[in-house]
Amino acid sequence: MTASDDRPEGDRVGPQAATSPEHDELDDDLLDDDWPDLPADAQVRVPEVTLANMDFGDHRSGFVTIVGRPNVGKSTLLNAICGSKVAITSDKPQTTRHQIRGVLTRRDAQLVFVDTPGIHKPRTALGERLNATAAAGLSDIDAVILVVDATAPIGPGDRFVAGKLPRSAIVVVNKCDAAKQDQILSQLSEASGFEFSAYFPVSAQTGEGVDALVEHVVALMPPGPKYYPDEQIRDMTEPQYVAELVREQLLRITRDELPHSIATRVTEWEWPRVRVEILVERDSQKGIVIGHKGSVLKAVGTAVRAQLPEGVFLELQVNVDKDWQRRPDAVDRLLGLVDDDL
Ligand SMILES: Nc1nc2c(ncn2[C@@H]2O[C@H](COP(=O)(O)OP(=O)(O)OP(=O)(O)O)[C@@H](O)[C@H]2O)c(=O)[nH]1
Ligand SMILES: [Mg+2]
Repeated sequence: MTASDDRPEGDRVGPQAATSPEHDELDDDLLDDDWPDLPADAQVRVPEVTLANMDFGDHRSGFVTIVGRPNVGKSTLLNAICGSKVAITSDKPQTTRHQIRGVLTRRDAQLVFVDTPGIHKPRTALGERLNATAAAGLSDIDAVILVVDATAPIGPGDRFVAGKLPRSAIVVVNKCDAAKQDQILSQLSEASGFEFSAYFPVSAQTGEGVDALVEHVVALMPPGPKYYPDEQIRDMTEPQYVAELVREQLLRITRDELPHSIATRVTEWEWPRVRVEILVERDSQKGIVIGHKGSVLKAVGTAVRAQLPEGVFLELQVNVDKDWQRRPDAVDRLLGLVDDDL
């Protein structure tokens, strides 16, 4: 899904970007060939063509995409902005696999923040898909936020992403709670080399700096309608969200390559009875995910149930889908999060 899916036709700007650049070597060897050409004005709407002649009074609205390398805290920032859990987070890179929309509704404005997968050098069909999803999130939006990590030097990976963004981009230096003052200053100074429009030191974890960022972004939004009902905070179905919650818990307990090998999808949704299938790539991974006498699955189930309405009966099933990460057809199917037959 892209930010443009449910906007009025005339409200779209620029071609839908599609792409590519995967894991641990996050910074090196990102090639321009791995990235589609984005329109220089990808973030600029054309008010006279769109929503023309409509009077929204003082109400502002718009779409704001959050991009950056993996693990810099994009999803944590989305949750902090929305004041509620919208996206799953983890300390493993490439946690986010979709565009995740979080909605911030205030009296004077409604902003739709679009969290994206971390941009990295791809090694697999999954990695390519993640980058394409992130790139597509840069089309038809009103503002873009580039998140960099205050605790790690700005590297080629950050520069690669920055090089794809328009000058109007806003830089967020995140994880300031974990950085020393001089580190934060030097990150800000380094980031100023991008020559973007604004720079915000923030801690998505503590919330420090987030209000100032939000105020700034609201002021940039054009007059516009509400795109979502007041009470909606995330644009994801409940089954999709539950599949993500299960993966989030698995990410907490797995290491090395295993996090990338895990996919989750809901195969039964007869509330309160929910079955989630956990896919791994090899037989050897199955035992790790199940744990001794089922201990891992039990812990995962308990943690997920604690986040769902009382009374849910959650069944977790582990299966092997050999090397799914490298097979585009399997990536397509598994990124759906919900069984096709549901
Ligand atoms: N100390 C500190 N840690 C943070 C902060 N924001 C995020 N983190 C941690 O950084 C790690 C990555 O956070 P995510 O929000 O999942 O990062 P992401 O950029 O969405 O990562 P991908 O989805 O993999 O691209 C997690 O362990 C977070 O708890 C922050 O402000 N301070
Ligand atoms: Mg994320």
